[in-house]
Amino acid sequence: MSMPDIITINHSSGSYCEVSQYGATVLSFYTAAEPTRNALFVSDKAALDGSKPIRGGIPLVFPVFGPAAGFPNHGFARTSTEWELKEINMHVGEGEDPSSAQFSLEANDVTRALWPHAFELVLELKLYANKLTTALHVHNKSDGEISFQALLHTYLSVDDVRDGGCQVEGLQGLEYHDKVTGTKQIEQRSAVTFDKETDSVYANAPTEVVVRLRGAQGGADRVVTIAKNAFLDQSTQPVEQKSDAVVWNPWTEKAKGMSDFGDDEYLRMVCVEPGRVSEFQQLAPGHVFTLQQTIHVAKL
Ligand code: TA6
Repeated sequence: MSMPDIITINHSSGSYCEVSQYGATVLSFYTAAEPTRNALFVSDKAALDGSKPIRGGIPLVFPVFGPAAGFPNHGFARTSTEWELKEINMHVGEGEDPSSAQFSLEANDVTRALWPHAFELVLELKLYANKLTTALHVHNKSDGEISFQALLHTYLSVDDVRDGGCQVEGLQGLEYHDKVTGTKQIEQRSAVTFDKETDSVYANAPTEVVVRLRGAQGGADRVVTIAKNAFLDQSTQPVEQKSDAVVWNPWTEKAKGMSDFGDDEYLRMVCVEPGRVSEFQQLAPGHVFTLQQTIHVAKL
């Protein structure tokens, strides 16, 4: 099996990002402010050879979230070898205009065997000096309505998740499904912190989720802002849709159970995942659903 291509997108500010053709998985985002620090987490044990989903970066979850009869976990998008780079534009001048790239996945024999619908997925990337926008566009190319879940499974790099080293703000008051206990809860905390396995689906979460990260050994703190949106027909007659946020840290036992994840790597990551997963998204023929996030990294 030949190694999947890795496409690098550069920006004149010095920021850059890398995308594996396998699953159109974003592997890295280096900001102009910190050109040697990947803002995204990728496990040291991640498989990059296309043998299994990449453990880190921004895997694409579609058309199902989690386990579903007849599908691999989280669906087929993140393990497809059929994604094609359709365009790439590097911003070389001055100013804040972004560099951009588009990857496309059309229905094929593999997807039809799992999900008998005509569709096109387009992953659109816009790279700025200190922010990265990733938008997943779902085009319904079939003659009937389609129904799916979609999620951007963003892994963020953390120096040390313990003792308030990672605080996720913006979710207070929301109902969430706690997948660890199997219960519905209301988030009481102004900031979600981590001291055990955490796997929470916050339905209809607000646009902005803020992740405050403490620097290690007195190093710089960071604030990562994830601004998420979902739309129908964004490019023609945009209609905003509800979207969710999933927060995940596997903690010790689940970390040990993943062969592509170091036993102590739970200390250095958190997943904050924009998605449309608490309900299935319905999409009429000929229409487009868009799920997008803008990850902004501020070094304090
Ligand atoms: O988004 C959190 C989650 O659904 C967890 O339940 C865990 O399963 C995680 O995704 C990783 O799933 P994966 O199939 O990549 O091992």
